[in-house]
Amino acid sequence: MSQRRDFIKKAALGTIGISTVLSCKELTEKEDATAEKVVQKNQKKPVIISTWNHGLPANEETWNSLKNGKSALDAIEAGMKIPEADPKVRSVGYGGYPDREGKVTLDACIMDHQSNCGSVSFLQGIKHPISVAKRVLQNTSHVMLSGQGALQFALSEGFTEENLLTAEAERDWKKWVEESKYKPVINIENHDTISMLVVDNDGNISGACTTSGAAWKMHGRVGDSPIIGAGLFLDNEVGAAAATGLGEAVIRTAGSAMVVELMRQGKSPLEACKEIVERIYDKHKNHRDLEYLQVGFIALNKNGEYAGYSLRSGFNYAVYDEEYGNRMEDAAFKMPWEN
Ligand code: SD4
Repeated sequence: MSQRRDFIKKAALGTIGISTVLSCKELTEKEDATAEKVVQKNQKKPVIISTWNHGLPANEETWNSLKNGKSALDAIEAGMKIPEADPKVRSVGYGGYPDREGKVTLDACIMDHQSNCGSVSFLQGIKHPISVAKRVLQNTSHVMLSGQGALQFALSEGFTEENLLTAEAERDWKKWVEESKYKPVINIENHDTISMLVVDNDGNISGACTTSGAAWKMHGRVGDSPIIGAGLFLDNEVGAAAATGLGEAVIRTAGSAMVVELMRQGKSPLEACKEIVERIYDKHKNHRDLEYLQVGFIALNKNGEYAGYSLRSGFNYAVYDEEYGNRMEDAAFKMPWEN
């Protein structure tokens, strides 16, 4: 049996640790050890990992771009543009849920192995915020441009303005306005950012995020996704991490930076993600956000070992490597209220 078929079979049987949905209680030493063994095998480069189902076509594009000799940044941009342009993806770019005023406002960032970063937040009318973020990285001496200034920069770089609010998104927004209650639906309305982490052929690490942010947010609200250290962080000597979920909680805890820091201290991607999710839960135990709090992290280290971990069930991510191809894996999760 081919290794790929063997993997699929094992995954179906639930015998592969990291790809199996495990609650915190279930993450026994044995299963932790299994998870580690699986990821240890994944040391061939490149390795691409990205959040949610829309990660599959994004990974595919990034993989092919890397194989065709594109730089990691160009390959990541190409991948992220797929969900950004897809109106069926309701949480990223064109077709994304608007804010409570009916405006689609976008956040994105990108970071390379030399710690160069580019980011845009509260950007309106530009279909590919990831490309604008990349231009910020390449063509300015800044890291982050926001709102009108980000739009002005995009236009000066030759991007064109267009309406990003589709008829479907407008219809859903009008329905929301009838009640106007901000209580994001877990895994649907405050999630589904695409975050992607890559170890390229040379073993260098880079990453990116792009999102329309939390549905029905206040006009002007910026989430974690464009903030280096919150939605995305990497250190080429160590590894990378990225977040999805309630951005406010990730910002409060400098989530992705902390995951990378724990990996620097010797933790595996799984251990690092788990510890930060638990810390976020502890900080929010008595917080008004707890009711709809969901956070998830993906992490990838220098060896190509990876993991995903979230507070509640339902978070999955796409992984592409030479050995097993492009596939979805379920993140382990904590579910603290069952303890
Ligand atoms: C945010 N982290 O803006 C993002 C939400 C998300 O699709 O994951 N959105 O808070």
